[in-house]
Amino acid sequence: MPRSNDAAAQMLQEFADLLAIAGGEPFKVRAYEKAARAVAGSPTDIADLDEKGLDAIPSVGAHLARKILEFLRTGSVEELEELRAQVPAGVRSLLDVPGLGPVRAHQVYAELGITSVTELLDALHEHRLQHLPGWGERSEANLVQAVHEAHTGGARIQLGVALGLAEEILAGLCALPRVRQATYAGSLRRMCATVGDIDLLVASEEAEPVMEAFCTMALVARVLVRGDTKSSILTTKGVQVDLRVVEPHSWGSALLYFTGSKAHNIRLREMAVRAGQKLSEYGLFDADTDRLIAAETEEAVYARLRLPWIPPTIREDSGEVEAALLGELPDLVELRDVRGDLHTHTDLTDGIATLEVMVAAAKARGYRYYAVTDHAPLLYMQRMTTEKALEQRLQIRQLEDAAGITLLHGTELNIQPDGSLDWDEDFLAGFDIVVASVHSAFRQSRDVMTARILRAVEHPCVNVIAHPTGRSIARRAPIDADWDEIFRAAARTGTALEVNSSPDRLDLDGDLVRRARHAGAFLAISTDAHAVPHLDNMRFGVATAQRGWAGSADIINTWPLGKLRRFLAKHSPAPDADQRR
Ligand code: DGT
Ligand code: CA
Ligand code: CA
Ligand code: ZN
Repeated sequence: MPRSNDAAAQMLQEFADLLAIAGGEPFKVRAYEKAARAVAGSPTDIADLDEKGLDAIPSVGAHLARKILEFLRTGSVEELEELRAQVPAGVRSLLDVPGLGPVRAHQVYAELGITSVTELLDALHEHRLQHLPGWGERSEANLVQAVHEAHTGGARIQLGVALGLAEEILAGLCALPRVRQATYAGSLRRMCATVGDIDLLVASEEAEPVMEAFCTMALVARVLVRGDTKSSILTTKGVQVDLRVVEPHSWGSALLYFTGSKAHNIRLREMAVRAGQKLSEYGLFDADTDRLIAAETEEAVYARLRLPWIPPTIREDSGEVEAALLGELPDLVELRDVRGDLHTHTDLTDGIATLEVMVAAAKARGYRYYAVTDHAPLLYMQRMTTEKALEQRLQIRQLEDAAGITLLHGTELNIQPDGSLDWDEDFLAGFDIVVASVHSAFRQSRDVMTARILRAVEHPCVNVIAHPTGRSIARRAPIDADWDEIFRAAARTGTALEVNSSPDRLDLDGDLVRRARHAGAFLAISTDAHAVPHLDNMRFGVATAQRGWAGSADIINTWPLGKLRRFLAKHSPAPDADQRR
């Protein structure tokens, strides 16, 4: 994303926050928030735009276009400066406290003079909030509960959020003198869909300066533990981050230990004990003599346990140790194996970017092929029509030669409550790829839901079932269906199951990926991108497929184009089982 877009989006978001705290109209606050998202997601560098060009960005009207222009020309916005003068800087961070809306953020500031998260936590601790007008013991307790849950894993953190935060902190730590290595460990390194807290590991001969830098970062709301080699902090958003600093020579054993999972570690320790050894975060030792056997790298520790290195995404004690002992670890799919994205949107429906911009971004990522799968007519809000779809197909064909990438014209159908789909078979046959998904009636009974999805799987034109369980990690439980039956039908009919890479979905998840593979079904790892930056979510989808032990042979969008096209033709016999591995 261009930097001026980032800066302008940040400006608009600050505007929204300050307006909210200052008691501005909710619709106005929302308008600024929407504009912030639109500018952040806009693939055009807004530095090059005039007022008309800015106005043309969805969700940015003439009024906000002028504000952005003022910001781009002068580096500030007068009205925003006035708001800033009204609201102290720390008060804005109160909006990040879960359970405290803008109205109450304004109240605790105006009534109690609270201007930071730390002061708020102190006031909670001293029970000073319950005496405010409109509060009481109950609302104070609710806030304590909300803060506590956010801070203790009651609410787990989305993988994408956690990784972004970890990378930001690590960039700061890596810049310190005498830091040899720095990385994230724990459930984040194993790429679990959500993480309870973030575990960071640094190798350095000198821990103190690292601890000092860590505990004084701008995003720290509270230091929970400050030790010589271990510290824990809470960020202003309520995320706990643990940091250990280890001696460089025990980097491998420490990384192995703090990556976990705990169950995987226990298996390794048992193996060590049986071989007359001891395994800890400090190294692998001879149990009798305490002589150090290995510690410097993970590979060395695994090797002395007579094991090959096991990828972090499968360290869950779900058969990986047994497989490693037999020399049968899966050859996991890697990001570099992915040759194209098979589920993406443009601004013809609810995407933000144009077809040209999305295609150029796909090409820039080195993809060989790229499918455009805008929504179909039955998702009424998107206003898709047969004419628009055909026009897009024409556009794609014209774009293709110059684009230097194979473009697949597709669509994302809506699996209706009875399993029927948008458009008839004749029309659907005209698409290069057809993705189908459930967008409504999520609460049907298991039998009805299973029959509904089976009908889509068995449709001769449907190639991929997208985000199959419909789960939203923060907001919606997965639908209930007989997945094994669906996977068997998918294998039989040559229909792939999607691993949706959006960190809000990660759907199928690792466990279901594994079951799908056992049933003989193929998978597609797709981003469902609605904007250019979403294309980079592919790495989360790949990690999720890895958690399901998938190799590139299982993933149709790692295949060469010819093989992919044969699969998409669906009527031809499915690829041989022994072609897979
Ligand atoms: P989370 O944070 O709940 O998403 O999950 P993890 O796996 O990141 O767990 P966490 O943060 O409690 O600990 C990080 C790693 O440290 C964990 O994966 C394995 C290791 N570890 C922590 N406690 C123990 C323990 O009691 N025994 C062993 N063997 N390893 C532990
Ligand atoms: Ca953790
Ligand atoms: Ca931890
Ligand atoms: Zn989609």
